[in-house]
Amino acid sequence: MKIFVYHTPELTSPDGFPDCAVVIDVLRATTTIATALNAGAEAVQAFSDLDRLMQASEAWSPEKRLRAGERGGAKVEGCDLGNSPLDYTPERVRGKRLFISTTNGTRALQRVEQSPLVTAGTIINRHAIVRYLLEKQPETVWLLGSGWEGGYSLEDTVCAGAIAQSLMSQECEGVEIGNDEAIAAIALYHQWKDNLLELFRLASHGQRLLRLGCDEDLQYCAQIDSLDIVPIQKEPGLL
Ligand code: 3SL
Repeated sequence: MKIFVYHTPELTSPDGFPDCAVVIDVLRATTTIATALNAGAEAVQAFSDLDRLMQASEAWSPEKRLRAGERGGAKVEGCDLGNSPLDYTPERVRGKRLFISTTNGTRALQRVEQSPLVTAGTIINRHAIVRYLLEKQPETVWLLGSGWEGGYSLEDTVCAGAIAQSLMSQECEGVEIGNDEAIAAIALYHQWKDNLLELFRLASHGQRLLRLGCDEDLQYCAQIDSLDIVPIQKEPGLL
């Protein structure tokens, strides 16, 4: 298993796909997706485009669907929910299909949706993702950060480092580093592993969320290994 880290979808090679893509948007899309599925959502359908989300969700009755939209950190008008994982309680989401569009995370999912295996990784399900990769043994793995509008995000890189470090530390043959970004991500994780929340509060998107009053979200997103769930793509865009 060869592990490649990419900081943004734009930095991946345009015509290639890995055997398994782990899409990462710690703040907050993949944390929200993992939380919603763990809380009993029937499935999550991800869209980069809000109009397409509205259109596709029309086919579902309002009792059976939830529309979630985020742009610039804020909830999109006309949607039921924004992108705070704290809103995705079992009472709210159980049995419902979540139609979601976010600024960067759902775009990153779309970039790799044709890969044979696609999953959503984050700090809270790090251990579950590592276990899944060790079970599936894909030859190539991309740990793909969503970034922010094409730019680098510390929180996604530290999560990629947490996953890569855990894979490398397993007593199993054949886990290899694929690029320099993976080495740098592991180094970042080593430096911050005991203080992920502080790192999130320093990161530019963490600061944006703090300005929006979302410190509790940051605290939730920093709880490493707190959920045992692997959101697995069943068909392009559907987890
Ligand atoms: O960019 C995204 O996809 C979102 O996760 C951003 S936010 O955390 O909801 O602001």
